[in-house]
Amino acid sequence: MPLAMTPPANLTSGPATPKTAHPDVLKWVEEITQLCQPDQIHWCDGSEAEKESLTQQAVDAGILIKLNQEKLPGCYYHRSNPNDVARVEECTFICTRTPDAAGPTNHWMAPAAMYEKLYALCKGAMKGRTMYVVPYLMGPPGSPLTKIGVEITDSIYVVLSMRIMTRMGQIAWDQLGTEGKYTKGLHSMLDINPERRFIAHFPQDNTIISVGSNYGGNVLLGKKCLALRLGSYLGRIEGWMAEHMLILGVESPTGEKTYVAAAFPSACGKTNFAMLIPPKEFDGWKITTVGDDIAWMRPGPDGRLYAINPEAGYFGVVPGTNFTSNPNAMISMSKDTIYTNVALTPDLDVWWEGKDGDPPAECLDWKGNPWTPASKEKAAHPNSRFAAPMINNPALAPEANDPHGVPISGIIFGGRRATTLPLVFQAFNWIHGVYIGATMGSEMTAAAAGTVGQVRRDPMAMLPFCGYNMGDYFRHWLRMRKLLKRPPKVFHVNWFRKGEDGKFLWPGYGENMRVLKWIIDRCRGRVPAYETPVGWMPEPVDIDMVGLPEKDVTNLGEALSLNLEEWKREVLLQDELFFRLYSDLPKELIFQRELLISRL
Ligand code: GTP
Ligand code: SPV
Ligand code: MN
Repeated sequence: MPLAMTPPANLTSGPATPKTAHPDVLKWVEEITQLCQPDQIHWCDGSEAEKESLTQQAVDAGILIKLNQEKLPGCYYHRSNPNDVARVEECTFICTRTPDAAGPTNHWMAPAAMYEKLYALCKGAMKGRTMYVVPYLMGPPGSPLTKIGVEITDSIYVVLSMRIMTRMGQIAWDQLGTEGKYTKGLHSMLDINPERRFIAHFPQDNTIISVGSNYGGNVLLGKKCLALRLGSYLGRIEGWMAEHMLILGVESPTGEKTYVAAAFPSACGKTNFAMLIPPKEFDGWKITTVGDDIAWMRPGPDGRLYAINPEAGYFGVVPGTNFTSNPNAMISMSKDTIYTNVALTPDLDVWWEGKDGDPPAECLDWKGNPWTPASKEKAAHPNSRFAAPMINNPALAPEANDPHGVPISGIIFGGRRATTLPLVFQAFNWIHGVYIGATMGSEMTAAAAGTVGQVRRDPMAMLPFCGYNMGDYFRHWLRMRKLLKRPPKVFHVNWFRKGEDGKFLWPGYGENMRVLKWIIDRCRGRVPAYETPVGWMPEPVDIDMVGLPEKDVTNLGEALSLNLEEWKREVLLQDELFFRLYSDLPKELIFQRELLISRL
């Protein structure tokens, strides 16, 4: 049968003209057109004119509200359906051929059954709507690590957000050529019904289908779906790593540059850490942001691990962000930003819990209901987000566009833990580091639907994002060691330990520079550490506390303390995950556990 090389005749004028001659893209778009039956097709080119016209259409349709352009130039406001405000792990599936390949931590369905189910839901789903064909790059143009995706969507909000979050448009068609490989992504909002919400990944077909949602993590298919779930699957086959990690550069007063990557679970501080501004006592130290959420890493010719940020924007948590906690994020979202589910003030400004200044006397909350400071409900949803281009970030590292990536000297794991986990410790070696990452725990946050506050194991912050069997993922981490001559040093941090009064022991945010400096100095082998049962640790005097209030200095001892009884309970809690993964767990991790118990 000949390939369908052109779209149907009634769809060939204006924006319906394909922007690519890639035969497989044309064939697939034709197939999806027949299935979803849109009224119109729009092939995106990523141009400024396209952005303006789509934005105007979104405003006319009430999908976006134009914010106060004097205060927030180029900024728009969006409210999602109240039933659709976060990622839903319950509806997220890895459709490998066998359930074993997806592993016990993922939901699985056989590919044929899932395709049948989703194609039935998509049949005629775009009648009366426009279908957008969105080409995008994940990674800097020309990088050997960069991947190409094409997302078909019926959501104009998705198109405008993808334009911020990825390198979207003609640049991707050009890199694709007529023979390039790409990830297929199909998204339809359907009727935004949680009963018909599925985020399905077909690793063997390099395909994603997402229906029934219009919330970022479920529908911006380049991000969690491609860059992490399919990315991790491909990375295992191709010998690289796709990780839920920020990447930052540390510049010392002498101009020495060191790069670290850090994996913290969702809403546990990656964006904040990636944009950190050192305290004034750290004169001459500077942090630059390579990425705030995702790292793709592969061994370089010199035997070090090199990382790129596949994204081009930030999809960041808004509540709690202010000019004290994260000035660079505040500036990043001051223009050309889409806000979702924050509160809207009468003068078309935005507000959220934790913003600088007093709350507005009145506003509309994230659902559009009148809100005053006396209201019991929150004005902004706890998982309200901003989508801002990375170019807005005053601390953006120019290396974010370097196709070679940056050499990683340290990998930092961390979680949100009220007890047990000290402020910082260092793994004895790579294998021990893999164990520390694999046994990471964190209190759940609003970034995913579920029970906020409950501690769960979230290995390497990848529990919701690993596209295959978690046991094999650990094995891949162990195997990467053999491909590296100079592996990064591995650390664990906890900014969230609490004292008896229920308050955080560590001031956090910009002050995290003090811990980061110890980490950098350890990477460069120039500060001491002492051996504990859990790893190498600093003495309180090894952390530079100059300029901090007395209370923080006093609390440091407790923040760094080890309670061996708590640690014994911790090891038992880790078993919950190890039991689930038992048949696939690499023996190295079981040995590490035994060694830890014997040290305790
Ligand atoms: P995702 O985008 O969901 O992957 O999250 P993220 O890891 O980038 O989290 P983010 O930096 O947005 O932080 C989320 C929440 O953690 C915000 O409410 C912050 O205010 C809070 N937070 C970040 N850093 C710190 C810190 O050092 N100390 C304390 N106490 N809270 C912090
Ligand atoms: C996360 O939940 O880890 C995020 C936000 O970074 S989302 O893109 O919605 O997944
Ligand atoms: Mn994330």
